[in-house]
Amino acid sequence: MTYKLFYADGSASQGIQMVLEELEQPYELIQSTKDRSKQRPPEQIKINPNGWVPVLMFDDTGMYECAAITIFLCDRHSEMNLAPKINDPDRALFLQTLVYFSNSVQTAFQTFYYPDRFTDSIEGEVSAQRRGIRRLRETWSVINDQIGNNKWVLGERFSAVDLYLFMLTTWFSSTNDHPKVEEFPNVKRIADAVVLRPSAKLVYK
Ligand SMILES: N[C@@H](CCC(=O)N[C@@H](CS)C(=O)NCC(=O)O)C(=O)O
Repeated sequence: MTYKLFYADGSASQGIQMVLEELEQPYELIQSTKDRSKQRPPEQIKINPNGWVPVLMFDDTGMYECAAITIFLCDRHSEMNLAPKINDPDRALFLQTLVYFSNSVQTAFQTFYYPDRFTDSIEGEVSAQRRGIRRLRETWSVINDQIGNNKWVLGERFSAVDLYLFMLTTWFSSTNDHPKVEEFPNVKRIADAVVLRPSAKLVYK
């Protein structure tokens, strides 16, 4: 079976592409867009009426939400050991970190990139963006402290949550007032290791 991934450069769909590469699964990229003024493919909208990517298609159906897709794929191809299995003691930290990334860190980025979702007025958008930047610092500091001296997020063992971390670090903007990844040295150490992997090299040419 070949997966189909609705995709846009610079989006969370790149994280899913890395997961598919690491799992050595065949897939087809279907070009979409994260530009809200542009038309998205009807098949994508049918699965995700919100209109955003990634959307993964499989077995005549599909799903959205990057963290959920990551867990779904890792469990479906568990022989590749990209995630701790259901009774593994590392499973809790894997799920916790993935959901924190999706729920808190991604929301901080969204507050900056989509400020209209967080305020009722045009005038409020600059303030929302400033809060988003502050929230980036708060949420990444929590992750940095959590990682400590670990080699990977889960300790000695590489997993899909390291790919997710790397994807999120590519969203820092150097031309805005975002924190620099160097402010979070433990995060940077993992991002620097992920970028050397063939999956990251292929997806982030
Ligand atoms: N919670 C969703 C968020 C997805 C999301 O925000 N996707 C962005 C690109 S990273 C997008 O498609 N934005 C266009 C839009 O919101 O219309 C997930 O993690 O999959």
